[in-house]
Amino acid sequence: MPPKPLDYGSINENVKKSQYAVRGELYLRASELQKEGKKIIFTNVGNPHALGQRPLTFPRQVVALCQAPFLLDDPNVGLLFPADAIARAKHYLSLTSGGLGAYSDSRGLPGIRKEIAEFILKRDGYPSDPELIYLTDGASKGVMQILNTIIRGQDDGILVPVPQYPLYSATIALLGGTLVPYYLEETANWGLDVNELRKSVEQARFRGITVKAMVIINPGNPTGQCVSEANLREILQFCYQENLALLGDEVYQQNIYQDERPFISSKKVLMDLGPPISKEVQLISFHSVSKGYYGECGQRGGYFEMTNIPPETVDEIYKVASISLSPNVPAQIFMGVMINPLKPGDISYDQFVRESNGILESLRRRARIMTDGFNSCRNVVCNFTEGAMYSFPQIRLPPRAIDAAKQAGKVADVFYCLKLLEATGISTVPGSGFGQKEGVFHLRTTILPAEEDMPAIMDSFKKFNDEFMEQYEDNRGYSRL
Ligand code: DCS
Repeated sequence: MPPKPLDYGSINENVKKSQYAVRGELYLRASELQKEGKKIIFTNVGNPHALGQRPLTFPRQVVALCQAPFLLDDPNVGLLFPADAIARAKHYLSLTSGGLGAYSDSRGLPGIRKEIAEFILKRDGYPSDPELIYLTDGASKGVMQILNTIIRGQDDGILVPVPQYPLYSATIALLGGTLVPYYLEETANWGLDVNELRKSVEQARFRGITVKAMVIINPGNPTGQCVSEANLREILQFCYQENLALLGDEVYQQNIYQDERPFISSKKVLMDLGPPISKEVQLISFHSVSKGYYGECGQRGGYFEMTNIPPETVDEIYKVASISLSPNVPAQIFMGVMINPLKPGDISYDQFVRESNGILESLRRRARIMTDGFNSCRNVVCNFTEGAMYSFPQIRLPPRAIDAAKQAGKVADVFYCLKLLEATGISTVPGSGFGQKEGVFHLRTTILPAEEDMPAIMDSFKKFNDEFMEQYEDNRGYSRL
């Protein structure tokens, strides 16, 4: 009998090559342990509601009313819902063609795209064209769609930061393209050095790769850095000189925990640079309802904005979006509420501000507790989480631990993270899942566990780590930068 089409040997090799560590070996083991009754702290995924973050009231009220429009006809609706939520629900329903149960345009509801354009104008001070904004099922689908449009085959390269969020490496592998890494500098707070970029591009070109685009994640995942305006300017100039499109992953733009470098969008910096750069560099920016203080990961809402992309290409992207008919419509309403927030004077404004500030201020404190906690541990160094939702400490593993990992047939940081999981129930992602320099080891945790649980989690981490180091340390030195 010949192999069947879906036998393992017959399936698409790119599917096998595509790796996604955020739900990899550690996550699977954690799920097993949980089934066995062990208490697991899932810090492997940036999924705030799964760790107890409560939904914001106003957006849920609006979407609830949109989902159940018959409530709007109930004479008692005003007892349960504030007038501004009722008005907003009516407004969004009027933008749909048949409510939430109907497909929308494949690019998203025109009215919401218009509101996103207004949000971008307000944020950046430059106009945005709703025709160049497409809503997607989470930012992930947008990123996949754009990479699919760019990558023709294995000779097409995409510059991706290392460490990176594995959506990029996995999708590039899936599409059969080539990932061209550029390393972020840990000792410079995960800064990006343009000379390093230039080297990466030259090396790739030497190998016959056409480097077509560059990804930046700002604020960074897993690295947590906020890119400065000066650095963004350099990056855009570099893209101009090297003829690269820029993919700006800005899903964490609301998650900022320091005041020196507020978020600044790639689009604004591009426009500030003026012509010819502002008219030439092709930029796609991504955003999501999964992050910020919304954290509505399960709703699957996102958008991308295209700048300097020729109309023929935009049409092709539209055509491919049409194959999936329509992005998730309820999530489009979440996006609408998110980018068009309540204003002072609105009935629900005070509650909204209380809730959203409460979340952001707590995240800021948690970022500090985690970084300080890691830095108090033996052989652990950690840059401050300036933004996003993660902490990415370097673990300086003693050579005997690296040997023990080899014996166990594990990558050294996987070995460490598995032991951490077994000892404490803390489920992290090994640094190797994001990429790191040879011989250097990390782990990633989210900063999302409840603030009141944080000190106990960090104590339990420290106890495990310091005992681990005690067990494996001798005087032969460590893995290090
Ligand atoms: N871009 C980055 C940098 C991300 O971190 C994520 C999700 C996404 C895009 C995709 O988000 P949505 O598709 O939900 O809009 N971050 C994952 C992570 O690292 N942990 O959990 C989710």
